[in-house]
Amino acid sequence: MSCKTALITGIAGQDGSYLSELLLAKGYTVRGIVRRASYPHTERVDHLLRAHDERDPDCRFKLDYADLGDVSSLRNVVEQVRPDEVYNLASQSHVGISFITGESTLDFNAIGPFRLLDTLRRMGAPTRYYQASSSEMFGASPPPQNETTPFLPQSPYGVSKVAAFYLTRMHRVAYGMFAANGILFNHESPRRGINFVTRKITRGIASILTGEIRKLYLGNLDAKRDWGFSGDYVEAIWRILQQPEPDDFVIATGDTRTVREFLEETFSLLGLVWEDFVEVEDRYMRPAEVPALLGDASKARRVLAWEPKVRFKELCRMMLEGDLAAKGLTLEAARALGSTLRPGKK
Ligand code: G4F
Repeated sequence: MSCKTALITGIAGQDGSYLSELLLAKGYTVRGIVRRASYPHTERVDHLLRAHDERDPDCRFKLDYADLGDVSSLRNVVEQVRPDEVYNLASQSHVGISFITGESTLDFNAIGPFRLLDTLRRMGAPTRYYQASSSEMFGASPPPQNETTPFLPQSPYGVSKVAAFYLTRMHRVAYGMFAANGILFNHESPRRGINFVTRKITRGIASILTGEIRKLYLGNLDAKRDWGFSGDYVEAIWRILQQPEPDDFVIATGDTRTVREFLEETFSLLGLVWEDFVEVEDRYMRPAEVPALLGDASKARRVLAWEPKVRFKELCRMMLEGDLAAKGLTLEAARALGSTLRPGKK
């Protein structure tokens, strides 16, 4: 068992919650940074908060207020926690919305990591730093993409992640810090945010079945993505920080599917034809699209000994079952309900 301390930004997100579970199981003390909100969004880690009493001096799971936009708050938390490892997972993570909130996306996703890296550098402690880099950085570069593929970002989000990638690398080269990038391709789960396309679809199907909505409105169905399972990807994230030397790694399944294929797979699990329930709307089209992502993770396989366990069909089923369960439905009950549905009607 480890007695290390990890600090996680974005701990209340999908990856933050799975990574916390993994590190706690390994014996880490886990501290997470959250931003102040009038309605805290800690649903994904509430089970961990309940299991750890923060009044206990040996408490192994605790959240602190800090903000990637506020360097003094970062300094306070880093000085107090003295982490062995920092996992910077926080970001404005929605590519489509970054076209509307470009400036704040750049500030949070690019200058934010700089503030954190600079704080760690000034402290001079041998902290290991992980940067959540993204396959969105490859943008228009044709697939397959690996660590040597040129970055051609297509969105403010993509540009912000390229900047953070190079800032991380620069701290490694210029100051000798252990600063590493995981270039993660799309990764999903039942904990995925509700406005990403996979979760929007599985949650939408559950709402169609219960009669809350009649149709699902989507954008580009031709985009291809390499979709993996977040629970598998946090294992790779951890392994990246356990290497003898800092380095950058592509993490992907090596399988690419269109949004249309995700629709086909999930609707067909209930015996439904997706075309009867889905409409394409211009408002969900992006000013520029990343047409096709397909990761070549052979370096991660070789160096990290990492392999994804969950494949496309299992991921679709897992996510659909999660959203059905939230409505009190099993897959079997949902199939029976589905057979009573008329296309486009309740
Ligand atoms: O689910 P998405 O919003 O994910 P996207 O844009 O690929 O970004 C995700 O993966 C990145 C890794 O490559 C992360 F860095 C990033 O933070 C995020 O996790 O969209 C996937 C595809 C896109 O081509 C989008 O145009 O689905 C298409 N799409 C079609 N209709 C839609 C919709 N996307 C969303 N969010 N909503 C739609 O209605």
